[in-house]
Amino acid sequence: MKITGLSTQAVVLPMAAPIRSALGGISSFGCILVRITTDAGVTGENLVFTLNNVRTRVLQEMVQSLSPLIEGCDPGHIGGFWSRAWKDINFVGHKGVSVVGISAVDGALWDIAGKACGLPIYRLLGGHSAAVPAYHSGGMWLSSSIDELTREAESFVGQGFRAMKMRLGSATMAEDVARVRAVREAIGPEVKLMADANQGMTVSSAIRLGRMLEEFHLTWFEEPLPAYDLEGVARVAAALDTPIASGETEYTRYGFRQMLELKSADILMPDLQRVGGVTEFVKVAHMAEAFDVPVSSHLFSETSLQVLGGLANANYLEYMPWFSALYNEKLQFDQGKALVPERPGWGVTFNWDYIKSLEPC
Ligand code: SMN
Ligand code: MG
Repeated sequence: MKITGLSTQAVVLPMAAPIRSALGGISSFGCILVRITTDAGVTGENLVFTLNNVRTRVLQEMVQSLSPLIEGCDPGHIGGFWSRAWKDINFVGHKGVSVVGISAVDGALWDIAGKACGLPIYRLLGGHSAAVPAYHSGGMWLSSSIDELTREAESFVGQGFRAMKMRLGSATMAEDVARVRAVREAIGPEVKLMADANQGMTVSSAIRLGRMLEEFHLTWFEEPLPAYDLEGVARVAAALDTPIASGETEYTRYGFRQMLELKSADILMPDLQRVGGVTEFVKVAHMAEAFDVPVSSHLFSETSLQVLGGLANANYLEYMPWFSALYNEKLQFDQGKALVPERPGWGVTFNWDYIKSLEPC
């Protein structure tokens, strides 16, 4: 089988209502939909995106620039593409947009690999679990009032979720504590609760807030510090009983190796578009397994599920419904777990009719 082409489509995905985290507001997404075609009629699909449709064209250009590295090649030689691409991006850098471009192509190639042999990706990776615990992440933003927070939390429990995530970064620590207390009281002691500071704190403020939150038994305290401060977050992790989760803003096995060596986090959460696609996510997860560190996913629920299903140290799938409308197939849940599709490749396919209705970027 040979690759015959790579095409991209840039569209704007609107949000029903704007939201706010410590990183700022979000009101739309600029999505790059990637398609790789082959001479066998098998097509691979994948998605990368930007927040608020800013620099979407930069991402598109990055993905397109990798096309000469795969055209005419065997789509099953994903590792070969990776090595060529790693060398090719040297001058622009081994972090950031260049890695997002590689991730976009890598994921589409894995989709082809699965479809070509009729297997879901999680089985190609060795197959560990057909169901992965999921937490609801599509709410409880800083833009929600305390009343809205508790209503959202109750509705997630009503939908069958046994875990959920809220955001930290209110004007005062007392307010953050009051918000966590309100949610914990609303959901009771059994439902798992995570909290995400989105890089908004310092070592000392994170340790102080973390200590104030210990009584609420958070499953994790996420990204307390700016993503580049791997030593700082290690100090926070050492000071608190609550596990620290981090890594959504880290790149490749090299970044995560440093996190593991420094003990920056108790739980790693690679993001499929930043870590370097399926290939690199798996390398990071296996490396973490050797440190007895679990991995969770970040965004990209539909596709990350296939990766987590193939891993022994998968912790939680982040269920974020932002991109669900782009797919024909919907995620299925049972008793708080996401069921890994047995369909080939990602097990989800783009809904091109819906995508046609979106504004082009
Ligand atoms: C998040 C991700 C993307 C945009 C805003 C917030 C958040 C998460 O860090 O983990 O879901
Ligand atoms: Mg986060």
